Amino acid sequence: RHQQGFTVFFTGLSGSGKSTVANALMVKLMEMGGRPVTLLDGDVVRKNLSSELSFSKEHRDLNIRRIGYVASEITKNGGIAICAPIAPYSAVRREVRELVENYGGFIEIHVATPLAECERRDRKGLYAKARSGLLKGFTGIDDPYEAPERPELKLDTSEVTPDECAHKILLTLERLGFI
Ligand code: GGZ
Repeated sequence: RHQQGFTVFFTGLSGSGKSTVANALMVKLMEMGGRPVTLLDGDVVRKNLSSELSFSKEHRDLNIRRIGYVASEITKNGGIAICAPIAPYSAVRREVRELVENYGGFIEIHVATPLAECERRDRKGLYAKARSGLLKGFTGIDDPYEAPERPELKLDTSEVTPDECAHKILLTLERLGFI
């Protein structure tokens, strides 16, 4: 049905462009009107909802479950949830998909910008810290990232502008009948 809620779930390395693309998408979806749009960005969630959590596997999984729960409530109420955490582990991403799909649509978007490019950008200087050993357990350096096997969409922000990425997502949402 056309007015059901849905969740757009981004996953990808730090610095891959998740937040930038998520913001561009949010603007486009808001301009379309209709459903309220809520952005659950990784670092904002970390500050407000998961401030006590570390970056161990257990705590990352718990963080993603919290995000998934909020997204499922938004979806249940007919809204649009945009989630943009790293979400490095496949199993919990699948859990979130299954939860949300009880209530509405779900698409997973792999922001697959190569590690070398994320590291070259190093907007927050975290890759440098991770390389020097000052920051341990950093995703992509000395902590795992399990790439999705069948994401609805795969994007590389070293090749495509954020605006174009957002446009591709809208086309995917249209194709699936979510908008
Ligand atoms: C990965 C880390 C780490 C470690 C701090 N590993 O570029 P950022 O800064 O804003 O995005 C990263 C953010 C990741 O938080 P998430 O909640 O999205 O991660 S997860 O889904 O795995 O729970 C990065 C910063 O936090 N950061 N330490 N060790 N990213």
